Amino acid sequence: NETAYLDLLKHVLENGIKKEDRTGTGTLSTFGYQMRFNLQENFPLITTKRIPFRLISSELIWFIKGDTNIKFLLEHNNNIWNEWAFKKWIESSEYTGPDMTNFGLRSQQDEQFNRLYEEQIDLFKSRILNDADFSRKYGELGNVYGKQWREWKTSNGNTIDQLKEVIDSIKKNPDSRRLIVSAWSPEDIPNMALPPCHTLFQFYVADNKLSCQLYQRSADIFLGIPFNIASYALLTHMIAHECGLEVGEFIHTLGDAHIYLNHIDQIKTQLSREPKQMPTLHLNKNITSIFDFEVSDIEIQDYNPHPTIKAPVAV
Ligand code: THF
Repeated sequence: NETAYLDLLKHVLENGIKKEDRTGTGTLSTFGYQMRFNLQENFPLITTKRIPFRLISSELIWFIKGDTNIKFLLEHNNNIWNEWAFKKWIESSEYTGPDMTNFGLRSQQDEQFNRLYEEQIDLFKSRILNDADFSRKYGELGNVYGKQWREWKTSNGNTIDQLKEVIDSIKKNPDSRRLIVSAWSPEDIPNMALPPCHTLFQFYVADNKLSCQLYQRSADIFLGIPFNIASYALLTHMIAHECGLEVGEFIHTLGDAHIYLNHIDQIKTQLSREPKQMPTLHLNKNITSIFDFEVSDIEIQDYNPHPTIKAPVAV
């Protein structure tokens, strides 16, 4: 339950070492950590702050479709990947607007710049939604999760549908110790807007229950981790649903587990709150393949969290 996550927050606050990072924000960081969530008890959606679940379900459906273009996300009013596409746009030779270099940090420090940035990102979003040529070119994040899960490129020019194959194997050979999907393709990393944080996941079937373990190389504990836990818990439920299995555990193994220095006050607020009952998940029973789920087929019930806590995302 939620204690596993709150313990992680405390662990990194207490033991984290100050470490600079790619984004220039600065972090408190530890290396190597593991959490376990029993999916039979409830659905692991954090309650000590509100997590917008529809952003998690639409992002996961986007991965499962093999889509890597933010257009789908924007059509679902999901803005969590905008910064990474926007970065490619402003770094391109076609961009002629005001200088947006290092927009992530500057928009936090400079109010006037922030207004300019908001204007540019709104323009960018409306072009992605309304201009097909533009979105094909600049909505694309490259060969990120969806591409690796569904169309892993092989050296002889074919592709592998890792997700479909792993589901087939869970059905045919549930005792297999090779139920793995990898998003980490060393050769393809230069073609991604961001190398995958969720590097590799493995399924395990015992007692008619499906468990999943994720190895995450880099973990943004305040913003990303609550999303990541719920996302892989949801994926495990969806695959169990298709395979006629119960759900077991979600095991979350972290590499560089860090708290951004501009999230510390928010975390102190969160830790002062008493966790509530976690919600339950309801999947549309008429869907028989995970490739057919739409956002409206996935529902969370009895979710009554503490209020939202806002924090800037490091880009
Ligand atoms: N980069 C960083 N720095 N952190 C991440 O968690 C992260 N991701 C994805 C890719 N790069 C990352 C993107 N996932 C939010 C949540 C998940 C994200 C990105 C951003 C976020 O800002 N959540 C807000 C709500 C946002 C909203 O309502 O639109 C929140 O309060 O939870 C990790 O996979």
